[in-house]
Amino acid sequence: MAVAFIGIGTNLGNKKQSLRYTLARLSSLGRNLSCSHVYRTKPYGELNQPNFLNMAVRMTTELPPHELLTQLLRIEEELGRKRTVKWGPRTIDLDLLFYDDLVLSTETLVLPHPDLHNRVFVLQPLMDIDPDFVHPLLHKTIRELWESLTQEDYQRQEKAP
Ligand code: PH2
Ligand code: MG
Ligand code: MG
Repeated sequence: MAVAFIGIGTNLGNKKQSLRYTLARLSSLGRNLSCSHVYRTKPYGELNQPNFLNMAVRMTTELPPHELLTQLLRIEEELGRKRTVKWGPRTIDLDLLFYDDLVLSTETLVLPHPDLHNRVFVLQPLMDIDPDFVHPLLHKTIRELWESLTQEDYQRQEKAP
């Protein structure tokens, strides 16, 4: 059994409905789900797109990492995700952030997610779930990474009502 952390983002269509659907589907892929709050966040990277809802989930799973990734992509497809521009708008984006303390880099999967330490929309939800989890490459806790963010980063998000 492994512990997986999944980052979830949506900025197209009925965002709350997509989150609900995703959580229901994730609970069929693992157990002991813990969910962060939902945050409304300004776009990062490609700025010219709608605001996001972001959250994160921690769960235990029997699925090996590539199998879990395949299932996450399947959920994205079920929600009608079309991949057009890199970092562009999406009905749902499911990113495998950590899988235990596995470090790996293959064509389809890089663990931990290579940019997570720069992203307030990932670290803030992870703070809700497991602030003491240690990043297996950077050897810092989620709390330490979150504390390294700037004021400007924090202002890019708020708790969704
Ligand atoms: N995802 C991206 C690019 N930019 N910005 C926000 N706020 N939230 C996201 O989930 C997000 C993003 C690429 O995956
Ligand atoms: Mg992403
Ligand atoms: Mg993705």
